[in-house]
Amino acid sequence: MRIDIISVVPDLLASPFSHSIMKRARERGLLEVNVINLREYTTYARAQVDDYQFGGGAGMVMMIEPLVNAVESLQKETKYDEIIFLTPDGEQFNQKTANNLSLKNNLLLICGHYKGIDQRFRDHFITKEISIGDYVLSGGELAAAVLTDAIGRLIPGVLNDESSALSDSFQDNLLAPPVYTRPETFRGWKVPEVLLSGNHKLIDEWRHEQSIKRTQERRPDLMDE
Ligand code: 6GU
Repeated sequence: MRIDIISVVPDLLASPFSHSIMKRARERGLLEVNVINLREYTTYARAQVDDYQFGGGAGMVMMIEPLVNAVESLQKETKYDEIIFLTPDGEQFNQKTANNLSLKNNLLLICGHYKGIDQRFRDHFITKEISIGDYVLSGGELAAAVLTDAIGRLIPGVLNDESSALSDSFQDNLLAPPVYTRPETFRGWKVPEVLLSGNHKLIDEWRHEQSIKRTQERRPDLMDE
């Protein structure tokens, strides 16, 4: 899978995919992430990519021309399944969307900045608009990193334990159960006995019960779905 990300602050995306699971995915050739600097595609002086908004008002707007130059240049090499704009007014990202996007071959993510991007670019180039939650970030980069991580780890072969993505919180609308590791006792606090029993049927049942209990307590809204 290939994920290209267009940004005016490419440095922000230098590190998130260079560690841990994302690093492994790239090393195994399962995930390719390319960060593209929008300023390389502007024909305006001083690498300008934004301008005042028509009609007045505070805040700059990203111009359509550099964005179209960048996208059309990339499209010469790659046919994108989706061109996604990260924006607080997009549809809210969740595990289902991550699952769907992990089945695609090529994604192009566009990070907005300032007051937003020229609406004509959204109308004519964007195929999907995604928000990562009801709060405002100063740019789309951290959201693009969230998407790339959530999607990348679902690509078959990225996680060592194939079953572990399926047992994540949200995969079945249930939160994950509690987990424990050594030591068995710390300051008198004991690991639940059943986990030491070696009885996998009982352990699975206990974990499922715990998942349901946690979801009822913390996210009853998930159980309604
Ligand atoms: Cl995708 N972008 C920005 N700038 N803010 C956000 C967001 C995205 N999702 C939630 N807040």
